[in-house]
Amino acid sequence: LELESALHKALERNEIVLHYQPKVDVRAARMVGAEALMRWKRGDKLVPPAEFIPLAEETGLIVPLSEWALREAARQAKVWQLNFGFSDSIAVNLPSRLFERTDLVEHIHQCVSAYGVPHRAIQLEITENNLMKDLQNVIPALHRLNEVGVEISIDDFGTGYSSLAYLTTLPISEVKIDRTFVRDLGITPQSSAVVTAIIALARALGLRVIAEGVETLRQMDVLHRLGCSLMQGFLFSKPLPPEELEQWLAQTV
Ligand code: G
Ligand code: G
Ligand code: NA
Ligand code: MN
Repeated sequence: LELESALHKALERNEIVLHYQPKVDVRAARMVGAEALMRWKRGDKLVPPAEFIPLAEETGLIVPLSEWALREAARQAKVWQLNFGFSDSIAVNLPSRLFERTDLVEHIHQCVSAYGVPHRAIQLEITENNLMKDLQNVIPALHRLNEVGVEISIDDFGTGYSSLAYLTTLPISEVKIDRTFVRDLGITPQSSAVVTAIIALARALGLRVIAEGVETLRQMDVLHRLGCSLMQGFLFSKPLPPEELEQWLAQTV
């Protein structure tokens, strides 16, 4: 309860910040975007999202937090555009709760308009399970987002229970291979079988595929050999505060 009321005040006290993890194209040897990940600065401690996102979801605080994250990502995209010529997307994680809101598209429109960045500056990540949990609300929102140019990425792909029939009809741009499969690449034959299948599925459906949780050169090599050149993970960079992402941004101009 103490944590809950502190989290309530965290937003207005500017204690919530976004860190950014590069998405890398290893073939082109460049950053192709970044994922925004929330952090809570409490005093000199950095509270990890695992400790407050579940609470935020229970209490509904995830809605204002996510709305803030969308606005902050748009602001950051503008700053990087001005300073580094950044023209890629920043991916924001959204729980399905946000897709229930009929004004999600309007909110995103306001965020990008306020800072004068194109809609494609914001990309949305939704987990496979969240996507499928609430298709009735999610599908119309996905179509409206797609129409204005906001790309959707399916997070933690392969761990959920998505219907392939739905996948072919949803306006999705990218699937993220879940880190549990990446972790076991080169260790268990099952993992490379699953990764091979996801890559083939993505290719057949015209979707980009990116692997998350890449920690070793071996995993990178296997992924590259299997035809996946977009990657994210500690091998390249952990999530960084914005000023530390600038070493990556400087390379992309
Ligand atoms: O950043 P990583 O450290 O530790 O994040 C842990 C978990 O918290 C991940 O499942 C991640 O998707 C989630 N998370 C991080 N930032 C956000 C956010 O801004 N919104 C939501 N909904 N989840 C987030
Ligand atoms: O899929 P999700 O949005 O939950 O992913 C974000 C989480 O993944 C964050 O907690 C981030 O710190 C973590 N993460 C990013 N790269 C790696 C990695 O290479 N290995 C592991 N174990 N976690 C990672
Ligand atoms: Na994510
Ligand atoms: Mn994920």
